[in-house]
Amino acid sequence: MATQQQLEAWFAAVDKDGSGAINVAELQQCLAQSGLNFSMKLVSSLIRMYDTDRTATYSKSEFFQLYGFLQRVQTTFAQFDRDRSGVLDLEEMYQALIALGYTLDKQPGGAYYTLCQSYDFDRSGKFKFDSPAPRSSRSSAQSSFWSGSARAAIQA
Ligand SMILES: [Ca+2]
Ligand SMILES: [Ca+2]
Repeated sequence: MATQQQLEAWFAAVDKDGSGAINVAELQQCLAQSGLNFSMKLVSSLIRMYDTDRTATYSKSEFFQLYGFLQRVQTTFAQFDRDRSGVLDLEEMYQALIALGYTLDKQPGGAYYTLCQSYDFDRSGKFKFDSPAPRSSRSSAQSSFWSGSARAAIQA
C-alpha cells in the first residue's frame, strides 16, 4: 500500500496545471503516458466512479479512492493468477471479476466478451498485470499501476 506521501506525489504528477483537481484531460494524458489510449468517454466514466461531489474532476480524496479501488482490482487479479505468470486467461479474468462483484454476460457477443475485446489490446486472449504498485520510483509505479488495473476498473 502506498504511503500518503506517495499518493500526494502521484496526485501532483497527474495534476499538470496544479489546480488541485484532476480533470478528464489530465487523467487521459496520464493514462496515455502509460500506453493506455482511452477515449474521453472512457476516461470520463473512470472519473464518475468516485466523483462524489459531481464536479467532473477528482479532488485528492476522490482520487485516492480510485487508487484504493484499483489496488483491490490488482490484488484480486493476483489471487486468481494461479500460476503467477502475471497473466490472466479469459476464464481466470471472469472469476476475478465475479470476486470483485461484477457479473457479466458470458454468452458469445455478451458484455464479457465485448469488454475483453475492448481491452485485450494485443488480441492474445490474455490479460497482463504487474505486481502491486507503487514501486520505488514514481514514474515506474505510475506506469505499472495503470497498465495493470485500469482496463478492468474502467467498466465499473
Ligand atoms: Ca488540474
Ligand atoms: Ca469531484
